[in-house]
Amino acid sequence: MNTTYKRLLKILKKSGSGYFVLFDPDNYSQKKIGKHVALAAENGVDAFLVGGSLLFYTHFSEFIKTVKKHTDLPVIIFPGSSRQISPYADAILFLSLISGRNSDYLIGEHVIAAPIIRSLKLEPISTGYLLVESGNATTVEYLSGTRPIPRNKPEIAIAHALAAEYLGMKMLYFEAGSGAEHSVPAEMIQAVSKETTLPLIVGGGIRTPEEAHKKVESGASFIVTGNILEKKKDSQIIRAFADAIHRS
Ligand code: 1GP
Repeated sequence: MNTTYKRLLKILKKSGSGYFVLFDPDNYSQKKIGKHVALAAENGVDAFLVGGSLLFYTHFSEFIKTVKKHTDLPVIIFPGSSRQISPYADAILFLSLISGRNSDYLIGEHVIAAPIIRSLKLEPISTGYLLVESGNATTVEYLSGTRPIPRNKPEIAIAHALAAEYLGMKMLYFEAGSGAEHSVPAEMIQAVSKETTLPLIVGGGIRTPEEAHKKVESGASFIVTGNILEKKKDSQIIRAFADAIHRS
């Protein structure tokens, strides 16, 4: 079966790395989202993530439907909670916040979400989600009530990554937090990528194509940007990120 997960692996096989653009429905108007999706798709983006840690927006499913209408690229839910599920997406990152010790985000929300995901026939992609210290406290840290991994402790990151792999998770998402002061350090990405076979998604506070390029060179498989495109909605910046990520 040609699952979304397999499509992601094919991207890695073909280009070595991939570029995800994150749309937080709280920060985009549903009327204009189609234009942004088309712009991103034309300029080298590989897939879309949709979700957010706060989500004041009430028409989540409609938002996904609109994104999906404007692209053939994978549209993947990046959920902040079990309320963010929609049958219109291609898949959902089934995230477990493994850097924290809050049981709600380790397994509790999952138990609520799992029967809904099954009944909607949505593809879950089991993903270990790790917060990394990034300067000021981030929204996801605050809301999850968890402490991030210290940025100068790659050995802690490696231990978590291995645990995720041995638990059978399929990907790892290293998160500095949306709008983070400092992105995930290259040294940590490098250390982790040497020790695990899982694809590494890296996001949070990545502001320049050069920074994205460095993450990929260090071993990141997929780079996520959100904020930067909310500020500058132009094709050039998207193309510059896509080229920097794919040139590695
Ligand atoms: C947040 O990793 C994503 O979950 C993207 O972060 O908005 O800082 O690009 P930015």
